[in-house]
Amino acid sequence: MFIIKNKPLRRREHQTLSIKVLDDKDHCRKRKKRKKNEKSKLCGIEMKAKTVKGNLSLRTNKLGFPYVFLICIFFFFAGFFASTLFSHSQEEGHGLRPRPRLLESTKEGKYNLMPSGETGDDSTTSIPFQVLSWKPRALYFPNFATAEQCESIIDVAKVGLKPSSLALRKGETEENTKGIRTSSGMFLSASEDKTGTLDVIEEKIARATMIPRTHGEAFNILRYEVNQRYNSHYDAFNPAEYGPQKSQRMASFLLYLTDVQEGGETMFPFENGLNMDGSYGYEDCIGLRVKPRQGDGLLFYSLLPNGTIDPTSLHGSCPVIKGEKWVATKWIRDHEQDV
Ligand SMILES: O=C(O)CCC(=O)C(=O)O
Repeated sequence: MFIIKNKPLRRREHQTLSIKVLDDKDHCRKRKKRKKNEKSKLCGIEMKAKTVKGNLSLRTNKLGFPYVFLICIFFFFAGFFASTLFSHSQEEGHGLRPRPRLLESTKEGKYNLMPSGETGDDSTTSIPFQVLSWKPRALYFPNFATAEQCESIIDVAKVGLKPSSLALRKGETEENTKGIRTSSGMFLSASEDKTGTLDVIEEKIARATMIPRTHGEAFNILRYEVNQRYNSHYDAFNPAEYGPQKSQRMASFLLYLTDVQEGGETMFPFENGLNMDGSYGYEDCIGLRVKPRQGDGLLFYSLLPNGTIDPTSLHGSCPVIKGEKWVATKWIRDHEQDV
């Protein structure tokens, strides 16, 4: 048992206690002065009693083991509490780990928008679409672009048209593939279109598909005149036919730049697994057919969710019978494109 003796206090005096942990040297140095300075050192703890004038509020003639025990308990719990607080604050992002951001409705405006994530934005975009088919996965976007935007794209492209070309399979030549694709066209990237129209359209396609713009090839602007066509084909390249591929075309977005009076539909002859018995001739305009309408968009996926080529994504352009067909195709890859 440890006892501290203090001189008795007069009325209207009170005593304050300050407590300090001492090392062994302190303990020895101060041992001699103990009586003079009313200091006591117990188990390395110095307790200094100061007498000040005032109400007699604390009388500590004896400070025994229970007091020391209680003080130790107090410090133990204080330390425990502080360390718990510290570890919680680290978990909540004040330390090493990032704090998850709380997304909750601000209840403002028509749609009660959320504050966006770092790469999102604080507005809604209304892009109506219709599911045309699940086999292949095809969506239709009415009024995706304005008539002015379509005219602007045609104006820029018409000065650079050349006969459309084909990616050749092993054993194919330009000569023996003549007639498969008879349109003319040109590649135009958004940055090359100084009017800024393709930039706006490309951004909108990225929002509609949630596939970053960096995955898109340059637009292929095509013009079909009467009798011109594109026989059915896949946009994805089967490595067995085309050799190893660095990346794959996973989806295609077609923006129709004109109406077509007659013919010129985009066709999916294998829609829903039909006509796949080997009898299909690649010129035949059958299956699901989409009639071009100026400003409307058509999105279809060439790859299935498991990354293999969707056999029902075979598609082509029926020959134009009357009028002229203009379309801007954006092929979207499964990897970023080299800039
Ligand atoms: O012109 C069309 O409707 C289809 C175009 C097409 O198949 C393509 O560009 O891959």
